[in-house]
Amino acid sequence: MSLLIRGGTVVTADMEERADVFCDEGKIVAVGPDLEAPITAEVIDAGGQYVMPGGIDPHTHMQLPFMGTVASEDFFTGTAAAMAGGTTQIIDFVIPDPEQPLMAAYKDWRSWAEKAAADYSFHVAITWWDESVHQDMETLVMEEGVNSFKHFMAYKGAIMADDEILYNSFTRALELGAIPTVHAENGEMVIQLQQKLMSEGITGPKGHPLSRPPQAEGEAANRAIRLAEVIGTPLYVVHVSCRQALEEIIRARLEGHRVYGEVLAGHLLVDESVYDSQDFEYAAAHVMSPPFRAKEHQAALWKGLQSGSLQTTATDHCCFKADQKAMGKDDFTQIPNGTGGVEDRLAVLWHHGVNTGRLTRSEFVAATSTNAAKIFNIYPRKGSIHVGADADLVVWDPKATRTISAKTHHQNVDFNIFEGMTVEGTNSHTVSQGKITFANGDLRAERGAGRYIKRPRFV
Ligand code: URQ
Ligand code: ZN
Ligand code: ZN
Repeated sequence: MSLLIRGGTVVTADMEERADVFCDEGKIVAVGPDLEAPITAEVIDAGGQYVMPGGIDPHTHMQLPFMGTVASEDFFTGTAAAMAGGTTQIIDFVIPDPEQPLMAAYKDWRSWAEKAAADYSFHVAITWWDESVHQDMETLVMEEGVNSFKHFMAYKGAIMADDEILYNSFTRALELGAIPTVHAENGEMVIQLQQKLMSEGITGPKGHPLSRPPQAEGEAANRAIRLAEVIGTPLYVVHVSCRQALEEIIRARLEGHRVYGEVLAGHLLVDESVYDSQDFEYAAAHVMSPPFRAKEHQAALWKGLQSGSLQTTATDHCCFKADQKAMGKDDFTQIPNGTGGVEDRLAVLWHHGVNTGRLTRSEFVAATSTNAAKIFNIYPRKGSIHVGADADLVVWDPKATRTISAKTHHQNVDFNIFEGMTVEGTNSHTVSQGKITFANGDLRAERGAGRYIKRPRFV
């Protein structure tokens, strides 16, 4: 089945032009004005709309087993919701338990993801170390198309990577041509503060941000950056949430060190006041790490994104419903950490980024798709509108408005951190592998249609 997207303005990370896009066999076949198409082609009338590369969300956790439960969003519902909002690829995480063979965990996640409706890839977390991990990293890079390894510097007692693991793994990643990534929070500082707060009787969700100050993130970001610098490897810092961590990245980049920063749509738009709510359910729904911060940090993060100090946006989509969050009713350290957003990232960033003048349309494309494709080495197959690229596209109506709500979203979670936000600009159509998977509210996600996308090593 072929598809002609006619009459739109193509926007890429580099340029804009009035052009049609013709897709066939899942690939972009032609880009240009007034294209002819076979009579059998499906046609999208994109007049007055923008045609952009489909969003890439480099940070999701579909059906993650975590903190004694499993995230409510699975790979089918999560990728379907992603396409409802214009995102056509996710990069999720294989997170082995300590002592669990990497390849065993990898096989689990691959089997869970077979139901995905859109394309997906995996970062693999290094949560422990021995010779088998050293060896499995090579298998993952050379045979499975994994080119990024994640390190949680938080979550002591669970999946935390200490400095020895960081050093060994960063060194191995460099040898293999893979990029290390980090969740940068000082896990020891956090656990000490958690114990102190609990002993002082601060057991509610308010304890969560108090136990994870920006200093814990800034310290860890710097530590990871300096380890990477000494070892000689690039570094990707996920969910940069505060000025302290951003400043460490800016300093490193000014020194010529290849450090990339990712910012979540949530951290750009939601602040710490959510934890002041007396409603446990509301406050607990916002428990994620790093926590939502004071307003000064949102301003810093927007400047970081606008200035190019932060390169990608993501959601860290990791959903837990109210009954799961209630596991921490009497102890905030037991509230499963995570919030959603995979469906709304593009719309909230367009509304608060492009409509406000913070970002140009091309910068929006770079931040929601192209930069992630480049950093994780799948450009121009992904993140571009080049002939020969995968036909993953979003048709964007800048005049359409919608109000975000858990009552209407497609995400399998009973809460939305952007609840009630009205946005101007949203996708009228999403195209995945050359097929229309979302059209004017009609979601046509197909279970299992998503493909595992290998990401070549860096040579
Ligand atoms: O830390 C992460 O990125 C995972 C475990 C999702 N949860 C979260 O609070 N960010
Ligand atoms: Zn994290
Ligand atoms: Zn995460």
